[in-house]
Amino acid sequence: MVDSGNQRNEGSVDCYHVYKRMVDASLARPAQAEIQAYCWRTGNPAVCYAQVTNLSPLTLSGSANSAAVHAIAYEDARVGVTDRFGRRAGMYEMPSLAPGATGVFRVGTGNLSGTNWDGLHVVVLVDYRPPGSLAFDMLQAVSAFLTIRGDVDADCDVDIADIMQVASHWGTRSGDANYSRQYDLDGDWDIDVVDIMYAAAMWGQSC
Ligand SMILES: [Ca+2]
Ligand SMILES: [Ca+2]
Repeated sequence: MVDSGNQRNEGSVDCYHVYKRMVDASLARPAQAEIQAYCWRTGNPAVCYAQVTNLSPLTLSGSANSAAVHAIAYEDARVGVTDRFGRRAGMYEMPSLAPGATGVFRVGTGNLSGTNWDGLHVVVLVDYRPPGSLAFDMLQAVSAFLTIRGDVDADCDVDIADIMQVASHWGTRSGDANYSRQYDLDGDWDIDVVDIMYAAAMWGQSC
């Protein structure tokens, strides 16, 4: 399956050539979203923040067209009877994102206990179900930058710049113009002293 199901094949096929053709066709299509994403470890799950700009002509919406942000974690090692690389995946249904609009979304990977974090990678992607289609289609996918919790400017350290960025959104909550999931470090839909403390607790740490 390629592009969330936009192209698929089943049964015994010449995998290299069939799937290479599908991947090449996918890469030739213009991206319908722009994504910047980073993730950090919170216990065993990884939590990812994706800034998504909708380049498609449709409003992306979980209720209207099943639009969602996905985080797929994989490791540089094969495990289990299927020899698979994939570990866990999580998704977050997008509330609503108009054409040309940008939003920041938070999505977790699920429990990654037993994973070697030094070999972990996360792909963040956005897909949706086009009108009249049974299959999903992908708008864009990126490799997320893995960093430490509290590094809200994603430069691999937690310093005064990160604290200042969280503090500049102090007192806001979901729905406010200045609220952003990126600075809501405990994910409880507001930015208060707890979020500042999460960043302060990681002060001085670096990747
Ligand atoms: Ca930083
Ligand atoms: Ca919070």
